[in-house]
Amino acid sequence: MAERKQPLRVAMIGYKFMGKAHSHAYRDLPFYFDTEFEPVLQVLGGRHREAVEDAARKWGWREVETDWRRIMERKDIDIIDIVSPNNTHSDIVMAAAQCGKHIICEKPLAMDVPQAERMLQAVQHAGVKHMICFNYRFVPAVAFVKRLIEQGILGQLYHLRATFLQDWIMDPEFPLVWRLRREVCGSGALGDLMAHSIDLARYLIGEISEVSGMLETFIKKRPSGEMADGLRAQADGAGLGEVDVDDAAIMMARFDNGCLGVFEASRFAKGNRCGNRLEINGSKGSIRWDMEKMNELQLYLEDDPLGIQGFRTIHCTEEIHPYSGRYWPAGHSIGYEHTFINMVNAFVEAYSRNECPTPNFLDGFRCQQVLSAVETSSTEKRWAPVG
Ligand code: SOE
Repeated sequence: MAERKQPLRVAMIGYKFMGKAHSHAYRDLPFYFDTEFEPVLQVLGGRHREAVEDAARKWGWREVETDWRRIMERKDIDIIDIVSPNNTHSDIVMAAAQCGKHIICEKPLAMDVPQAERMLQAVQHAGVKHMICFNYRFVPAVAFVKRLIEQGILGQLYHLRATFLQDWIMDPEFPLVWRLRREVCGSGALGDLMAHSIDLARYLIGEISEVSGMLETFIKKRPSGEMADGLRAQADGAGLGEVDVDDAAIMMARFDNGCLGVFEASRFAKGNRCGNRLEINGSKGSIRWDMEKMNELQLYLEDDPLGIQGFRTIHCTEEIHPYSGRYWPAGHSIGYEHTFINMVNAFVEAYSRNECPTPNFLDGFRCQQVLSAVETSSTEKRWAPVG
């Protein structure tokens, strides 16, 4: 008989794309990881009863609640997981921290730096555990890049080239969904996509000290509408509205350790669906990673014999690679959803050691500082310091 695990009761606020990814991760965690605590999908929160009930039924949540404030006082909830739009994060975090709940929050953490700082102070003051969902840190190939860098395999780091390219809003008829409205999301490709690249850069290379940024909105007006599922949307016939966030963001960055970074995030890069890519060049070698082939790395090492030098492909599913043995035998690929399982595992493992997981709100706050510096630089047409 399997040993009974201790429950970690989760209430999740929001139930769209990220809600699906998180629900799946909670459900599948015990399948792959032998953790002391096991997430219980206790309450799913959302404003529209019918839709939230439907999601709860599909994904296995026990109860639903249409007013998230009612969840906070409940004694039978340990974790509040926030997957609702960006402008809701702060209120939910402040209330959850005050009620002593542990918090998992989607990115970007906040709408701006002062708000992110208040959220960070609130969780620190409350002494609760907190995590920000930069899920790409948990791609095994990315975790392996981190290991290679720490082992000095790439030598001294000179360059990072990071892109996050998508194309789902290129049709001018694609509606003005919440992800394109500043009052709801804070920024466009910058906070949605480049936030991930900035986090990977901080994780792999180190802190960014100054940036030069450029933001552009290609399509200035769109028909009113809202997100459906995944990255699809529906117009509601309520006329045209103004797009007040960036469609594309570019950043040049200087790192504290002397490394130089070039970043590009766009929702107007035809043919790129999830073009989250990295190239790092060091004194001894270079490495490339592409989320669309997430299990692979391209590695070039200068010590390879002359004549056979070149980028080799490594499939990061061997026993030596991070997360090996959790999923399938070598060569049997894993996918996007596993990044969330690994992330939830990091939370649960840290929780059982009574530690705060990483990445956490400090990482969310630091990322927010970089996002804000890009906006300052773009508006004022000058280099901007971070922080
Ligand atoms: C949409 O652009 C989106 O779902 C982002 O919100 C996610 O953070 C990214 O991982 C994939 O694309």
